[in-house]
Amino acid sequence: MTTIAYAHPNIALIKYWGKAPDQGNVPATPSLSVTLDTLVTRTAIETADADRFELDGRPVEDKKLAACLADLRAHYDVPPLVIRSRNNFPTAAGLASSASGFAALVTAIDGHCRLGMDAATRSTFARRASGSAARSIFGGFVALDGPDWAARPLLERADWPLRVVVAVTSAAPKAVASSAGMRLSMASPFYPAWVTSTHEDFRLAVDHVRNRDFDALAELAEHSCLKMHGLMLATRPGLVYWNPVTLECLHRIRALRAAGLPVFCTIDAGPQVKAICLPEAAGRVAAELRAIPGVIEILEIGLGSGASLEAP
Ligand code: 2P0
Repeated sequence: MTTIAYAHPNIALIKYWGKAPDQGNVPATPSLSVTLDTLVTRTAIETADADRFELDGRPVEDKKLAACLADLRAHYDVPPLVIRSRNNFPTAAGLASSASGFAALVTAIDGHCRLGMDAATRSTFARRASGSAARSIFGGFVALDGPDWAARPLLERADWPLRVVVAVTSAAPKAVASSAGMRLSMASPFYPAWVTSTHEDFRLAVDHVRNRDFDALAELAEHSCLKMHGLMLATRPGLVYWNPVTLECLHRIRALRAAGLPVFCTIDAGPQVKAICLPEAAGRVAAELRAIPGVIEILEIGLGSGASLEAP
């Protein structure tokens, strides 16, 4: 019997970067995200004689995946599994493949082994594997904060159907993985200010989402992104995830907003640029970003649903 689960990546508008000293991959900062549609991880699970993991058709060893399985087995009866995972987008290039990957994995194992988890429990196991994965359990607008550090839905996607225009500027894997980068950033002199101020940013952003206040969210989300990259730059060695095209896209998006278009920019631990906009602006934003030399591909994406099992 094969069990199949799907999950989408999410894009943080208030960023998570840094870990609490506690065990279990607890974020140092709350975060707020939108779950995407179109981009998807599909994970198929079968019971087997020994664990085996394939990503995009190739056998791989993955420490985080092995740790996630061990964590589940410390709490539940989970037999050896063959896990086949596929992404319809580049892995490890700043498009949040670990988020959709672990959300799909935990959802698939829960379904396959009939573990009976609720969504908050799946979110907690996904978070312990990869912080951002906690948020991909849910669709629409999602919050991840303490004290329990299970994500929770804030607003359904249909209640504020923003669009996300992704400018892909490189298909190469990122130079420094997020976990390693976060650990380095925690020694930066900027780190305490980052953590303290992000708690306040998060509280305000929750209100802006509930009020559907695009202008206020735009200003705050862009600030959270640039503040995180400021921290990354002020890490030793400096973490520079951008390339020249990334910066061109950022300037273009800010110029469009200055000219009155409802759009703002966010960038994660990679060179891709995500322009978040009201639906009526998406076509113009996509055309403007497509015209920038060096932009490899433009993806125009809506907001998506939470992780789910394929109906048997
Ligand atoms: C985020 N990122 O909030 C931030 C913004 C990247 C930049 O969460 O170490 O792969 O596995 O918990 O979730 C990427 O980090 O890190 C991330 P781990 P994860 O989306």
